[in-house]
Amino acid sequence: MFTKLLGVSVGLILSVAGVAPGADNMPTKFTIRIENITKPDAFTATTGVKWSLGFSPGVMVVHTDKGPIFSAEKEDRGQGLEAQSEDGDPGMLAKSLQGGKGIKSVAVFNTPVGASAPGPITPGAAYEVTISAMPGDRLSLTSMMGQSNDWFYAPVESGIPLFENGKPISGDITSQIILWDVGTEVNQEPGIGPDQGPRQKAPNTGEAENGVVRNAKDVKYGPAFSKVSSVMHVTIKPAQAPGAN
Ligand SMILES: [Ca+2]
Ligand SMILES: [Ca+2]
Repeated sequence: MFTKLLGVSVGLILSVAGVAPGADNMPTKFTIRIENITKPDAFTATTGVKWSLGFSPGVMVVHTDKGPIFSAEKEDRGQGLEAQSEDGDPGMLAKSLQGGKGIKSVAVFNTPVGASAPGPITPGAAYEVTISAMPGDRLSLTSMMGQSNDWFYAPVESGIPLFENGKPISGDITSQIILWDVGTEVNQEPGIGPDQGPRQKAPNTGEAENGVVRNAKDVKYGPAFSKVSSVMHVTIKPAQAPGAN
């Protein structure tokens, strides 16, 4: 019996032609941490009102497709990114991505580390999400800039490659996160706009923009907020070895 099993495993090793058994066939687990590094009342509006910045629940997507969520300079696809960006609600987006072409997994993150209920990450708080991926896979994530009309944080539309030369990436990936305007609601001054997340009378309230997805550095009020590394810290950590923990 034992000999027979050995025979089977030898056969498997030969069939992958010199590749170490296990190492390249097992998914790697990664933990991604999104931290709000702002301070309470860090911002002052032109009216003198002080305000704090929060980031909303979002989705974490592992994919092979080069643009599963949006295309820069194109109209929003109407698959839930609007509700994510205007109301901080990732539910519809997650649902529409699930099972799509080139999508390997979709995870909603909505509960801050140490919290017992879903909510935004306020100054000092963080989300942590664990995903599994194989070489060739990419990572996309979305979260609303909570004091905007329709701004979301995400990497470029093709996502972040999770492996480089077959090795899992590790460390600070904040520089790959961009603040985008989804182009569905006209911008008001961040922190005080009456139709923005914390102040609007109901979800999906505000003047329609009929625009395209643009880097926020190119839109009204955007340049002052497009330096993501001054408000957010995003890190990724692979498990020590494939299959470990
Ligand atoms: Ca807008
Ligand atoms: Ca609104």
